[in-house]
Amino acid sequence: MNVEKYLIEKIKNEKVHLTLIDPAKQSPEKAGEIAKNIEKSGSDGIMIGGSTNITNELMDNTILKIKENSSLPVIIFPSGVSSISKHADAIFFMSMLNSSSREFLIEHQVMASKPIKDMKIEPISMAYLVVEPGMTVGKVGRAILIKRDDTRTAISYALAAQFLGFHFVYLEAGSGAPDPVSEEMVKAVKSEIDIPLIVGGGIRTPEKAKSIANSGADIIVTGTLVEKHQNYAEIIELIVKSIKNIKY
Ligand code: 1GP
Repeated sequence: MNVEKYLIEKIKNEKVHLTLIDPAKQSPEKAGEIAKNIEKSGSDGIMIGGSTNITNELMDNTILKIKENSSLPVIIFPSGVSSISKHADAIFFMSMLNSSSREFLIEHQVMASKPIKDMKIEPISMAYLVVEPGMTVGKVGRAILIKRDDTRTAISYALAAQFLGFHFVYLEAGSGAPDPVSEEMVKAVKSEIDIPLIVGGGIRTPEKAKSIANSGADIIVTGTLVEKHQNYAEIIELIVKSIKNIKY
């Protein structure tokens, strides 16, 4: 399966939901169960990754269990070379454009490119922009956070990403953020760029998912939900329904 094509074809007709599973937050078996349940809920794909305590072995074991339990595409959401696994379908080959560190701008990518090619994992080019509060990923990635109300800077980064040839832009408030990126920022960025927009961090309700998708996000990512709520499958089903109902 070509995962980028799958996403691009889907977003021509509908909003897309991706579920982020952090392999450090549960056993591989539990991750497999989550994958099975969220596929039934209508989620379109699985992102796998986390900011801390990630090892290649943990990634391998978790992805294998996910693959046993679901037919959804699995995209690595990397924090470094330790996130690479040959069992994934694709990897967001990403640069945190507002990092103050070369490490997150280009060094991890240089270390990872040859192994990714050799393992035949599909790279999907993505520019990663971290907005306040940024949470753990903002700290770990030494981000110069984009201020919540600074739409001009967000637009400038997103356009720079497009001009540099990135295929996707991800506006990230940070996993577990009290509030997601504002609808105003999503709207402003979407109105200026021609590449697909991914939004995640702090999205926990169908209402919020819908208003962010309505503001122009092509792909909505939720993560923490599956860790924090017993009835996550129901909530994800409602989120998926709410964003798929949006008319183009
Ligand atoms: C993190 O945007 C994702 O990179 C998901 O965030 O865990 O807050 O849903 P949440």
